[in-house]
Amino acid sequence: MLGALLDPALGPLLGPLLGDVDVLVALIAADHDARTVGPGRGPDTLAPMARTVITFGTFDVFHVGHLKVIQRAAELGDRLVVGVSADELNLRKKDREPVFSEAERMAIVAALKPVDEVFLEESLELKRDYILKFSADVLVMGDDWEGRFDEFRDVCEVVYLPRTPAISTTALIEKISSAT
Ligand code: C2G
Repeated sequence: MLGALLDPALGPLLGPLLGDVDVLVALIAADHDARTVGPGRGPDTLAPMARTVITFGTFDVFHVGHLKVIQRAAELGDRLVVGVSADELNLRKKDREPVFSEAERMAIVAALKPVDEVFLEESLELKRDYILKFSADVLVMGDDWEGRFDEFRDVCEVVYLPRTPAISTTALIEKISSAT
């Protein structure tokens, strides 16, 4: 890589070193890419054209369906922001207390590699505000929400991803309860 940029007369002198220098240049380039783009990086280190993805969920009794939607959401951009439903919102939405508290669910989601930022989703009605606040380019949800967020297409892309089959928090709670 570097050899091509150097005066050929220096070749015999630098030749034996170039292998190592090439490796060094490749490592610096890789580190630079990692700091400017890619999941797991904060907004202040992102390139100006970086795409922010936002997704929402309760993520109670965290399971592989949750993990997959988060991984696939992250692949659609450079920065992933996740809104975790407040306990209060979950109670209103599903008419039951979550198994894990909002603080525990936020801690679990925040610890995932593809996640850059987590915030508390306090109301379904605030979705537009959250999208604008985090400058999201893409809103991602599982396809159980198909069509429900199309109204936000004026401010961002809206993508519904297929749900992972045969797994849900409700089924897990039932399975665990019936096993005891
Ligand atoms: N999900 C999935 N596959 C499953 C289960 C869930 O892809 N087998 C996805 C859902 O489609 C959703 C995300 O995982 O996109 C989180 O799911 P829930 O925790 O059930 O979230 P929900 O209660 O639907 O909350 O503002 C919207 C709400 O906060 C969404």
